[in-house]
Amino acid sequence: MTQSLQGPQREKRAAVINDLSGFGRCSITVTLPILSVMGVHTACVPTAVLSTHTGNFTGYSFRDLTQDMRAFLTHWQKEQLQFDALMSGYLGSFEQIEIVQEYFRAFGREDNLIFVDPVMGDDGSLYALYTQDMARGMRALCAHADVIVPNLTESCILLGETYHEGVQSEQYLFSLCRGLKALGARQVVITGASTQEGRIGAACLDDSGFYMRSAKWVPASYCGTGDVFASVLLGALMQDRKLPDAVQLAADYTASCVQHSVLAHVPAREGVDFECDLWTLGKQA
Ligand code: PXL
Repeated sequence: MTQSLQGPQREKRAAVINDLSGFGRCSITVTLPILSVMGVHTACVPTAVLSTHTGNFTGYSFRDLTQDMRAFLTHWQKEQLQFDALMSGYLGSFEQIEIVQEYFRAFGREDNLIFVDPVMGDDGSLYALYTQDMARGMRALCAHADVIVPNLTESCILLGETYHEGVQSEQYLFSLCRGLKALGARQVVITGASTQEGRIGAACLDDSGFYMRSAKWVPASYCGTGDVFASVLLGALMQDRKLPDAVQLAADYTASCVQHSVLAHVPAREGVDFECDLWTLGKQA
């Protein structure tokens, strides 16, 4: 039977393609609770299962699930499942990027949302296990997206530019956004962008033009903040909020998670404390 998505009060449904890191609060273990509390029925395609994420840990286990990704796709197509949004995150190989494109072809529609977080690196370097070759694949994936959310490092990798630390000019961020939009994405949101000391947020380019949204900068760096930002943003878009509002909510929520984590002395590698205020996301109109 076809899974109908009709009806005025029907629930929204997303498919999240990302890894499952057992410890360290990132990827699926962050996105699933956030989308759930925001009222989204969330299906998952695990790309790999790791004992921990790959930042600040060594000796982690890594089980590649490329073949399972194909099996999920075949079964879901047979079941004629439909989704209001497809979100991709951490991918373990070039082949997985190609499989994600197959998901987009199979489940993408005129009226649903393809959301790509081109997870590749942070603070100017690639994550462990990522290769330059995968950057090429990510570029192709971004071309199919309605929304992309690279951080500054990933934006530079995608565009082959040199990464610079510190505060950026609006002009520079606008040129990065324009370059990324030229890859084919409809809406570009560069995360971790700052044009002002003491503020951090996102540089955005959509049909209405270029704009920034920011929140208070808390001087600390935690794994998983990109996943928190992306998940809140997707949840808000699925609640039919407009992009500028949704980006503001994501920036404010992420900043508050970092603030809680600093106050609670959470070690950076344990991931940001996103649970503290989770309930507030459930109360958004
Ligand atoms: O949050 C980004 C991320 C996702 N998945 C894995 C990671 C990282 C960042 O280090 O290692 C496995």
